[in-house]
Amino acid sequence: MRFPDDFIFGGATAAYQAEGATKEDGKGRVPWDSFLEEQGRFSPDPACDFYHLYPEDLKLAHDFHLNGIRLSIAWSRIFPTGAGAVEPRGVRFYHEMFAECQKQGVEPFVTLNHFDPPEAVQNDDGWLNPENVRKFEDYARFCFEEFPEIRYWITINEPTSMSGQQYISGTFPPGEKNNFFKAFQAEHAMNLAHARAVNAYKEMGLPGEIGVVHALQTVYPYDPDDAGDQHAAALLDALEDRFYLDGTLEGSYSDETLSLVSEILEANDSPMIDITDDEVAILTKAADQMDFVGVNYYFSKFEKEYHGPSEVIHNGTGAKGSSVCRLQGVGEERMRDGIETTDWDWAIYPQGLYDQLMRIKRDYPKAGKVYITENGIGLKESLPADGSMIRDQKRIDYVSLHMAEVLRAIESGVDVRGYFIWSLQDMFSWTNGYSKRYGLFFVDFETQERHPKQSAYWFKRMIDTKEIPPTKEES
Ligand code: BGP
Repeated sequence: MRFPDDFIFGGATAAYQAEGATKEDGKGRVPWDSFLEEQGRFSPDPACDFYHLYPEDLKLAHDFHLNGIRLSIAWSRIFPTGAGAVEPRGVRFYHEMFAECQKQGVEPFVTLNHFDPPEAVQNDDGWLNPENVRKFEDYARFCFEEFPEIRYWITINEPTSMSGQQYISGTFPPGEKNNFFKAFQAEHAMNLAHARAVNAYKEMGLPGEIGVVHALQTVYPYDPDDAGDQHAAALLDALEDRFYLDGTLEGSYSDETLSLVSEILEANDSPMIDITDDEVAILTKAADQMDFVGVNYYFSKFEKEYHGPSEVIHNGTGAKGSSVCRLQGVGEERMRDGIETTDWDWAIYPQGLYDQLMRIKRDYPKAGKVYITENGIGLKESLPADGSMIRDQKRIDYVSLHMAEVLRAIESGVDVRGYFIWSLQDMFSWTNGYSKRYGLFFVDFETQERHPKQSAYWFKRMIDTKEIPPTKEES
């Protein structure tokens, strides 16, 4: 089976991970600036210096026949404090960069917020403050009007990763731990911010398309026959997938989802979060008019019944086997025997992508078109001393297996329109720094030179033939 002729084969990026130049041209601070400074592990500057080197990266994308790029606008380059006066240098940068995308035949899919709200917004209670939800809508309206050259908009990247890491694992700023109440309330607020932006876009009668991007990890019971494990999997699925799939794709939360959410909150001595009828009406209106959903898929999880306190150990260095995730009122992650994992303990489980896509088709009929907006594997890589090409066989194998599941889903009736590999070029990883590389193009962070990896040539062959190429050169 082949990919459709108009399939988008893209590379994904995000402003804060790629641009660098965090203090240039009037950009406002974001919470990560202080968070990373305090950690002292690595700096967001210069990242892969996309702010200055985008012509080179877009030319590479063009040369390797990619026809799409996912990137984000840094809200703080346009409105340094989230609202008020516009920074014209930020606006000009995005116009120029989008023009270069068009010149190179690489369609930009633009995310309005990819984990980097302005610091002033976060300091004012972030998404938990309804005023900030309104500010996001104003920023979105500004961008819709200012950038008519953009045909594909994404409101928010991965609301649940954002809120979970801000308020449960504490790995994102403000670094709070085990606050399930804030995590769910912030997630609802992001669903709402997303919905307000969708409704604004449609109200403005604009001709393009708009959607949201979710991180979906498919959750299975560790022991499929154990009732306790089955329930733990349902709880984790509610926390990680279902609450915001309901909120954005259906436009209301089902009784079953809300009962799982309240069970988690009760077990953590938290009251139920606030959700008003007026807010649900806004969510429903958006779900009824949204054009597509973006799916970020990297791994699946296997969940065991667990009734102790929360304990999360984040593997942020690639020390294989160091992760722990037990959540009070939810369950414990436990890898099933025989499943390969990455150095960062992510289960390589391509079938999870197929199962997740089929679940969207089954449970969320309003969803419509689907793009795989991120998929890829983080590896420790360095340039061979003899100057030869990086042979990233693991990435080729990983992408090939996941693309096969995409084809299988298309065959089963899921309307998948495109696939964006994470990432186009190497960049920095929020909690792992520069040693976890995902790119088709290797970046030497000292010299900022780009070197296409073997996977880039393999990916190009897939784009040219619209078929999954053999994963070994000789075959
Ligand atoms: C997604 C984010 C990306 C990117 C990716 C890889 O959740 O949207 O921004 O970082 O995950 O994750 P990591 O960098 O933690 O390996």
